[in-house]
Amino acid sequence: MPNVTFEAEPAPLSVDLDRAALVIIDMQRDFLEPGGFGEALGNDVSRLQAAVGPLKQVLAAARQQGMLVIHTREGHRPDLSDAPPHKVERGDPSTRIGAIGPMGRILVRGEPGHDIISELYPLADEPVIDKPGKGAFYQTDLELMLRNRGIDTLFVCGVTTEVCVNTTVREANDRGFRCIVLSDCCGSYFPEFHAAGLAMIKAQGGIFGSVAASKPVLNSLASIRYPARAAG
Ligand code: C5J
Repeated sequence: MPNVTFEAEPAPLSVDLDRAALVIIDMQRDFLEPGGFGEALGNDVSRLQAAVGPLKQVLAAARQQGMLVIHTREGHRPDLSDAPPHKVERGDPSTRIGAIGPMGRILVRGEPGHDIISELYPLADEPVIDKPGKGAFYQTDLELMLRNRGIDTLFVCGVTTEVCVNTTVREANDRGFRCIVLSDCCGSYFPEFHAAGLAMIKAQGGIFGSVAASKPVLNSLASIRYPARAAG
């Protein structure tokens, strides 16, 4: 596959698509839909919806280019044995991790709320990483999967910008992966945290990575021309 070049901050980028993956963080019903973990914590979940449309377009473009697409889900085993007690004990007992809500047990694997929203549902051949923490590298085989495929660059999208997206980008950066966070494909319950989360990534010459809007990346992907195959 050819390289794509696009505007990004702090500087324009050129990316070898053969070595790039799209990593979609936690676009789960529990975070995006009423009745899930996000709402249980008192958040206005409609704030995350803005990221869905642009992310859908990026996902379609990545699939069309044959780029590796990886989805993550935050959640725990039904017996909560992989959930730190301090994480479980936070908040009102009726809305904690493991409590029964309108979409099943909150943030528990296998429950309807733990699943990815229908608009961005993974294809059968797209890896889904189940993670017990905020970062997608913590206690998962994500790094192994990326290294086995020779991936060195991650387009990172998802929710929430300042929590699981930021934690994953920091983990990836320390492991030597270049991260490009697509700003309009990420979302937060707090607009100011979204802005700060992106600012922290691209500050100081891109201390954790780069930030780009989806449009220039989509335009660059759409401009790829493959050489015509010889007849016969
Ligand atoms: C949170 C996440 N916010 N996926 N998880 O608890 O960002």
